Order: sequence, then structure tokens, then C-alpha cells
Amino acid sequence: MTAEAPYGLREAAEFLGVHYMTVYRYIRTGRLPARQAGSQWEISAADLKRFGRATKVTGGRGKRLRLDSNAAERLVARLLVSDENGSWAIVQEALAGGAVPRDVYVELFGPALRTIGDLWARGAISVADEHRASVVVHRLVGRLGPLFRARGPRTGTVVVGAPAGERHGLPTAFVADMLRSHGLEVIDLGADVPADAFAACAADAESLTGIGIAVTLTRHRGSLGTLIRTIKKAGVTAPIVVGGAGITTTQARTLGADHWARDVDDAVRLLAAP
Ligand code: B12
Repeated sequence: MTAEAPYGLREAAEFLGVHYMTVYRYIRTGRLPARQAGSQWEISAADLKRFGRATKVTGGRGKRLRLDSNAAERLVARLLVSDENGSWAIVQEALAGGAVPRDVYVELFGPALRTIGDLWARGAISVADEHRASVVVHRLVGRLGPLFRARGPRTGTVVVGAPAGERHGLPTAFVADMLRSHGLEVIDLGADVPADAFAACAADAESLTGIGIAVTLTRHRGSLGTLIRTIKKAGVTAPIVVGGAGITTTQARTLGADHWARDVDDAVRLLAAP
């Protein structure tokens, strides 16, 4: 028995009853497996039929593709090959499917990054892979940022950052955008901020209403303590909210924080309405 010849982009579009650009998007977002032969895309007959059955996009224009639940997995695949456009297409698809920008950060980027961390921990990917994936996520955050801007006057200023040595910067970037949507001016200092510089920035900030510090690794608790002490010594009285995987509520209190955030939504709630 001879295998059925692979389908080209237009033939696949005809088979599914959709525009060929739609098929191209399915491929770029990792939903439909395909290989590139020179400048042409080739889709195996078996993959095309499986895709058609799974999505019910078979022979008939106007049928809507359901949003599938493996968006985070598909995003992981695109992030690990530095495919910013393919990653962005998955974000757009989530937004088109009714997700709000907060969901993209918390429900899509969060799980994708955790999967990447697990792959690294299992030795399946390298630290370089982790870096390339987080660089793309930073770029996607840059694209999503404008969607979080609130209209009207700013209601206060929040400074967010991570203590010296803590190189995980995405948690503060996510929280910063979410706070901006609450009408706050946010100064995001990002990862690995020297205590003196953090404190000086907070002391200079106009209408400071809060400080957010994210700690991802337990080993940075010592530098979190130094940071909190330095901020207080600089005369800053705005409440300090700390959170992240590396810190518990008891430790946060012991180190002098005013509040501990259970998760990202809690952090936003505490900082947006101190
Ligand atoms: C990307 C990444 C990196 C990048 C970071 C790049 C960057 N620009 O941020 C790089 C490559 C630099 C890195 C380095 C390391 N990493 Co790393 N990294 C990750 C990874 C894959 C994603 C981190 C991330 O952004 N997560 C998404 C964020 C948004 O989710 P989150 O951490 O849950 O954060 C939320 C909360 O913090 C929350 N939040 C809650 N309360 C509050 C309060 C406030 C005020 C704020 C602002 C936020 C906040 O906000 C966030 C939004 O949801 C994680 C995997 C994972 N499970 O997260 C590993 C992970 C965190 N890394 C790990 C490790 C071991 C390391 C390294 C030691 C070795 C390595 N892998 O290279 C170094 C240490 C560097 C250092 N000195 O800090 C481990 C930590 C294990 C542990 N429990 O100790 C993890 C869990 C991977 C794993 N599965 O083992 N890493």
C-alpha cells in the first residue's frame, strides 16, 4: 500500500474548507504539524485528517475553530525555538477567544514558563533554552503592555523589583502591567536590584503608594531582608508587599514586610488598594 502524498497549503485549505492563510496560521501556531520543503509547506494526509477530526474544521467555510486547551503547550514549543511571531499568534488567538490580558500573563505565560522550568529541571532543555524562551516572553510583554494602560489621571506610584541576586524578572513585569491597568504609575526596576539603588528610587518617587518585591528563589531571602531594611532606613513609609515562590508569609513578616501576597492577583489587590 502506498502512503498518500502530502498536501500543500492550498490543497489543505481546500480539504478543510478554510482560507489558505488560515491553514498557514494553524501551522505557525503549532496546531497543525507540517514540514517545510524549500519554500513550500507539506502536511501529511494523516495529520491533516486528524486535525480536521479534532477541530471539526472539515469541508465547509464559515465553521469556527474551537479554542483548544493546549495553548500553553503550543506556546512552549514556539518559545523554545525563539519564534516570536508564532508565539504572538497564540496570544492573539487567546485574546480573540475571550481571554483578557491578565489571563494571558497568568493562565498562558505562567503555565508555559513553569513547563519550561520543569523541562530544565529534568535535563530536557538547557539554561540557554530557558534564556531564549524568557527573552521572547519579555518581548511579548512589551507588545501586550499598551493593552493594560488605564485612562485618566494616575492614582499613585508603585515601585516594583526583585532583590539583589534574584535574576527572575518576569514576575515584576507581569505585576507592573496589571497595576498599570488600575491607574497606577509603576516603576518596574526588574531583576537583581542593588538595595541602595532600589531604596533611592523609592525615596525619590512622587506620590508613592506602595512597593512590591518579588522573590522567586529561597536563597534570596537574605538579600530581601537587606532590601527591606535599606528601604525603611531611607525613610520610605509606603507599605512593602512581598511575594513569589521563594517566600512564605511568616518569613515575609519576620523580614519586616508589611504584607505578603499569596499570588499575583493578591499582590495586585494589595498594591492597588493599600
Ligand atoms: C525563566 C527562568 C529563569 C531565567 C529568568 C530570566 C528572566 N528574565 O526572568 C534565568 C535563566 C535567568 C533563570 C535562572 C535561574 N533559575 Co530559573 N526559572 C525560570 C522559569 C522557567 C520561569 C520563571 C518565571 O518567569 N516564571 C513565571 C512567573 C511569572 O511565575 P512565578 O515565578 O510563579 O511568579 C509569579 C509570582 O512571583 C507572583 N507574585 C506573587 N506575589 C508577588 C508579589 C509581588 C510584589 C510581585 C511583584 C509578584 C508576585 O508574580 C508572578 C506572576 O504570576 C522558572 C520556572 C518556574 N516554575 O517559574 C525557573 C526556576 C524559577 N528557576 C530555577 C532555578 C534553579 C534557576 C537557577 C538557579 C538555575 C537556572 N535554571 O539557570 C538560576 C538562578 C538565577 C538567580 N540568581 O536568580 C528553579 C527554582 C527552583 C527552586 N524552587 O529553587 C525554577 C523553578 C525551575 C525549576 N523547575 O527548577 N531562570
